[in-house]
Amino acid sequence: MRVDVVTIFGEYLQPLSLSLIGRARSQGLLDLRVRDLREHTHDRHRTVDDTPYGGGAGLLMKPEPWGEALDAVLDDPPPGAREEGPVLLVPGPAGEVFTQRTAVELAAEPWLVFACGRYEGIDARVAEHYATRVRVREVSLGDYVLNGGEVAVLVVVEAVARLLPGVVGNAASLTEESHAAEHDGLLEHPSYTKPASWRGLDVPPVLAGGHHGQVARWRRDQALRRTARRRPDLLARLPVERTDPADRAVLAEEGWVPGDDGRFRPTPAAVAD
Ligand code: JFH
Repeated sequence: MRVDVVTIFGEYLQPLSLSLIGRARSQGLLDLRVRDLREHTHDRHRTVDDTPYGGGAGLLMKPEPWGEALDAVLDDPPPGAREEGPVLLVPGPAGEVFTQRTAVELAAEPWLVFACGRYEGIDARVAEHYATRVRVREVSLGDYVLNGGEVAVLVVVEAVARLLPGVVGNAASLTEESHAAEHDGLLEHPSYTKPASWRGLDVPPVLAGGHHGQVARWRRDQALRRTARRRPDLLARLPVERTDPADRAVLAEEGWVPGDDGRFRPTPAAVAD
């Protein structure tokens, strides 16, 4: 897979030379190229920012350097490029939320281009213009504000690259994850390794008991309880038909009961009289 990143802070992407992603690059599985936006300015101060029309605090990135930089990237396609060109990813707090599904979709592409904004983002005409030439996706990591797109690129590249064949050694771990459907979209159960006792904390005895049925039941209970407590949004999507009576007993303890729509809903709160 070819990945081009346009940024004014190329040093931010240095972690992509480390560990599994770094090795994927040396092995030729990932061709990651970083381009300095300022190379596409023409004034003495290499200016990339300007004040917003309509007023307001903060600065925006000017469109002209972006046009030159992205045209240069698009003019140098990888050998395997599709007719429709790359997907252009523009990180921003107003983008669609990046999820594992997004990562799976992007891992099927031969070419990704990232445009990293700074200040309060990039003049909106840049995304509008390139949407007439390539597939543009504005992506957000979640509902908090970063200082620029570079950290989002680190996250997206790591999540996508580990899905590429040969990047993660243990093929079984990926298969297990993709069987997330098998886990009904619940959070994982907690996991333990040796020693059996550490700082007065014991590994739950059921896990060392050698009874595979009891281990599976305990893990399922833990996954259900954690999901109910930490991620009610995920639990609300669990089909009642995917649960057995033991699941429903655990969920009732956590305050979730089957609703008419085939989904779980929180037990109505008790109200004082
Ligand atoms: C980025 C930044 C916008 C103004 C909320 C209301 C007003 C600061 C480029 C992604 C996620 C980002 C992200 C990605 C790219 C850039 C900083 C943008 C505003 C903020 C202030 C510049 C931030 N998931 N969070 N943040 N910024 N907005």
